[in-house]
Amino acid sequence: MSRILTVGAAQLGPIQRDESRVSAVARMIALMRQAKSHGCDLVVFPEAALTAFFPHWWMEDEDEIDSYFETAMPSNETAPLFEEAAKLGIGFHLGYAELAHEDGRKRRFNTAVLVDKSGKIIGKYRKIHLPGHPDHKPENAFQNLEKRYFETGNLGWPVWRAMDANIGMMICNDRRWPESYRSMGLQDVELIVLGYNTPKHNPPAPQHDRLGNFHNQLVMQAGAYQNATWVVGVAKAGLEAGVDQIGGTCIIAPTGEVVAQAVTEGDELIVALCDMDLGKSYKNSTFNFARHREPQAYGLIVERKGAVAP
Ligand code: ING
Repeated sequence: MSRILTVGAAQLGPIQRDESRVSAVARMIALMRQAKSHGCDLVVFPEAALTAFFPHWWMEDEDEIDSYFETAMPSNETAPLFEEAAKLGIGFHLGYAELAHEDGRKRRFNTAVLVDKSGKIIGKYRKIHLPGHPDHKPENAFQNLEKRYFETGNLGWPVWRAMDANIGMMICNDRRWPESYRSMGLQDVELIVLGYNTPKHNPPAPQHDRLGNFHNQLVMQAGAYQNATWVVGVAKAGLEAGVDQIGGTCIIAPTGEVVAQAVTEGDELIVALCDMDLGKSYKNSTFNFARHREPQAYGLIVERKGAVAP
């Protein structure tokens, strides 16, 4: 009996600075309904899917910064999404900015949740690889202030048994780091879902701009193949708050092949029937970790942060 999970990747076009959460949620509910009409078991929304990607601009006022964060999930504005999911019987992934009070202090994370078909949160992940810079760089066309607005995630990369599969999450920049995938590969992950907000221009390295879409797909295809897992990457795309972001939402098989890809930079659903057993032949041969990995040789990967030249 094969385990087919029908997955929808629901790309969002821009969410402008003055666009409300209510509007963003309404757009996602429309995509969720479309996903259900195509038989989806799960629909994946992008990173920071409730607001414009605010790390792209400098803010100093605490209240203004906090206005982009959710203090509850679900909240009043997001409850309709959870209610619709339960009504339709479809699970979903949602990325958002999380404001938590833990260890006696206010903490801010770039977070994603996995929600089951009954509308219950079954897993939460907090982004570990935060790109960009904590300081204001007014000479740049835009900022990337994730290191200023978010703390490094403190939940690791869990993998949950849900919908008869092993499902994990990562967020945006995490997808560029092999450690993110392998941490879940070592938990026998079968499906990794992630959202991203990726500008077409990277201020510190404009010479990379021409390769933005290539690098986006390269890292997810590599991660999928090397860990024999499905990878679903979902963009918030288009010209948002003055920053033009790539689309390229795609669904990638454990073979490394792209099986579905968005063709616009707006709200767009793509769907694939994902056989959760497709990775088995790799896990039993090429990527049989227990048989072939040599952890005693991998010490540097954990011990050393930055490269040290010979
Ligand atoms: N955004 C970007 C990402 O990793 C970036 C940052 C852009 C890195 C371009 C490299 C090149 O896709 C987030 N939000 O992590």
